[in-house]
Amino acid sequence: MRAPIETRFPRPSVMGVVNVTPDSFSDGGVNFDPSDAVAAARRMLAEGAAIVDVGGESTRPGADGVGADEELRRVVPVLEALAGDVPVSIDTSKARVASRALELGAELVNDVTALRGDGALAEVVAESGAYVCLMHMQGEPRTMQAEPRYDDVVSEVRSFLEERVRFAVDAGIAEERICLDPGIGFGKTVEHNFELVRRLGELTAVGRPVVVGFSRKSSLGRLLGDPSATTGSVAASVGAAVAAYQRGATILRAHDVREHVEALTAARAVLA
Ligand code: 9MG
Repeated sequence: MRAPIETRFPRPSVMGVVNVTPDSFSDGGVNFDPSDAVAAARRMLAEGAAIVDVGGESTRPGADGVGADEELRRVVPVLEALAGDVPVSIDTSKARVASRALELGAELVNDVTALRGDGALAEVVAESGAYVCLMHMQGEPRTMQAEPRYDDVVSEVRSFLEERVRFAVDAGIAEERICLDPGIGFGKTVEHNFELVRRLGELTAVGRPVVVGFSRKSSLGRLLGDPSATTGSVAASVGAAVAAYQRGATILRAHDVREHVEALTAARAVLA
């Protein structure tokens, strides 16, 4: 029986990003070789990550999906090498991939579709007792940045997340194992992303821990003056993570774990 997610991941916890993909914008290809991915995951743990998020399918804007066989081919060697040593989250929307990852010791399923992508995933999560992250996305990765539109981004994201919590609980997933994520950069403009963090209290009010992933995202590069940026700097990422923590985020998803852990440790001490 797992502890409630807020006990397992106290505020602030850092989730390290390990993309086993050839084509992510932020770290495209650096961990595509399984031995590089394993080394990166171990380094992140040593630097203070509470968990590492291993993914075999890019969700960057414009990305095409990959099939379950290819996703498994990418992540399974990494999960096998980390099993038992490093706490792992599996970044997938596919039931088959999640199921294999959970057999290999993953404890959290990070689903950017919030259980809308694969009708079998909710049951896999419910039966395993794993933690799950339900993320908001408008559209799908291939087209989501074309023209994101909201009347009020925060209330629409909040309503969506409330509905997905009800769906997950109805599917047998214990509410205490669910965390939520506004989906920074997933069908949102620069201003939508900043407004979501500015008004994060309206999302924490749903009653579940909130994950924020601003790390290296293009909104940060655009904020700093490059209108066609596809990534953001480490310093800007850390600044956004600290702001998100201050507004109530529990888990910060980040590529540069040491810098995030140091900054969040200082922020926590100052704000305590
Ligand atoms: C897979 N992935 C990429 N960005 C993400 C984010 O901001 N949150 C979560 N939960 N997953 C993400």
